[in-house]
Amino acid sequence: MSSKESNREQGFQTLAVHKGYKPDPLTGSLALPIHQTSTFVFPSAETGGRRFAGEEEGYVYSRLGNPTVTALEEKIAALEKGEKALAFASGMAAISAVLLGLVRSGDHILCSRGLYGCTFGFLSILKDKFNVDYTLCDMRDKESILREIKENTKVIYIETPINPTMQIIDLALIGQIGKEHNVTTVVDNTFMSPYLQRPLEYGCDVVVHSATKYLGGHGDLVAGVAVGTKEFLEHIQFTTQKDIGGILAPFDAFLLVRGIKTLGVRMDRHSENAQKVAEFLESHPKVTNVMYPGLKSFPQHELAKRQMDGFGGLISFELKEGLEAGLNMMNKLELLKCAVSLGDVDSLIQHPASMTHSVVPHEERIKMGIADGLIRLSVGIENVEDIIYDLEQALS
Ligand code: 4LM
Repeated sequence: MSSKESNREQGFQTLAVHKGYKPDPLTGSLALPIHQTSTFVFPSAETGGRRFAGEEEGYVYSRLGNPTVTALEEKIAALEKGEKALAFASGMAAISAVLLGLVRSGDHILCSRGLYGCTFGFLSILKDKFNVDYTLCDMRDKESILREIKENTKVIYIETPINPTMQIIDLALIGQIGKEHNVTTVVDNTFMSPYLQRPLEYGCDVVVHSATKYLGGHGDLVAGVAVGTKEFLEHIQFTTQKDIGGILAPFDAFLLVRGIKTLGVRMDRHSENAQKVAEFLESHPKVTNVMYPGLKSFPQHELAKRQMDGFGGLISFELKEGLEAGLNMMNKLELLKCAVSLGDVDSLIQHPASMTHSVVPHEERIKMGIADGLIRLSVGIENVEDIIYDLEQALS
C-alpha cells in the first residue's frame, strides 16, 4: 500500500470489513482468530509486574483485555468516530458501567422521557439504593431541558430514536447543552447503528449500544459497547468494567466482528423495507398512529433527515380497535415472529406495554407515549412483499 493510499480516509463499509484485524502473519488466517483463553503467559516475572503496573503494553487476563475483543473494539471505535471503544457482556452491562463511572451519591441524571425498560430499571436502582436521582424530560423541547438541569446534574442520558415511540432528540442541541453546562452527554445509539447516525460527530461525549441488535444483526448473541474518548473509556476499563466484570467473551466478539462486516448492507435493506412497510401500514384502514421517521407525516421528519443517514428498521403503530385486536393480529402472523429484541435479519414484533417496557409504571409509560395498544415492529431483511403479505393476512 502506498503512503498516499494509507492516509486516505476509508469509507464506512471498508472499515466495517477490515478495521481492527489484519490477516495473522503467522498463519495467514483471513478470519479473526478466537483467542479462547482466560490468561496470558508472561515472558518473565518482571514483565508481568510491569504489565500490572501499566508500564508495559501486553495482555494479562481476559477480564482486562483479549485480542479477539480488542479487534472488535477497534472496529466499533472507527465506525462511531470515537477514540476508543469497550465491549461488554450486554447492552445493560455497557450502560450500567458507563453510568456508574460517571456519578456518585448525591448526583443527578437528566434523561429522555422514553428509555428502554431495563435502563429505566437501572436508574431506579441508582435512585433507591445509591442516592443518585434522575428526571425524565421531554427533550424535544429545548426550554424543558434547560429548566430541568440542576446544580448536581452530571449526566444527560438519551435514546434517539426513543424505544419504542420513535421520538427524536436533536443531537447537536444535546451536545451543545452538555458543553455549556459541563455535563457529560451519553447517547444510546442502538436504534440507528453507526451506519445511520454518529452522535460523537454532533458533540455528544459517549455512545452506548446494545450490540445484540443491529451490530450483531443475526439474533445469535447478547453484547454491548461504549465509545468515547480514550481518557474516559480507560477510566471505565480500569474501574467499573474491570471491577464489576461485565466483559464480552471472545467467541461473542468473533460473532460480532462477523456481523458488523455486513452492517451497511443490512441497514440499507432494513431502511428500504421499513419505509415500504410503514407506508403500507399508514394506508391500511385498520391501522392508526404509525410512527416511522421516514414518513412525511412523522412529526419530526425534517430533524430525522438532518441527523440520520437513513430511517432504520423500526416502526411503532396501533390498531384502531385497540389492544385486543393488536394482540390477535400478532398471533395470526406466520412469517413475522413474536419476540422481543430488534435489529435482526428476521422481522420481529412485540408489545412494549406487556413486554420490553412492562417494568415502567403505567402512568409513566403513558407519559412516555407508550399506549397500551402500541405495537413495535422490527423490520427484517426478508423480501418486503412477503413481510407485507403476512401483515395483510394477519390484519384481515
Ligand atoms: C428490546 N432492548 O427493546 P441488552 N438499549 C436499548 C435497547 O433497546 C436495549 C438495551 C439497551 C430490547 C431487548 C429485549 C435502546 C434492549 C439493552 O439486551 O442488554 O443487550 O441491551 O427488545
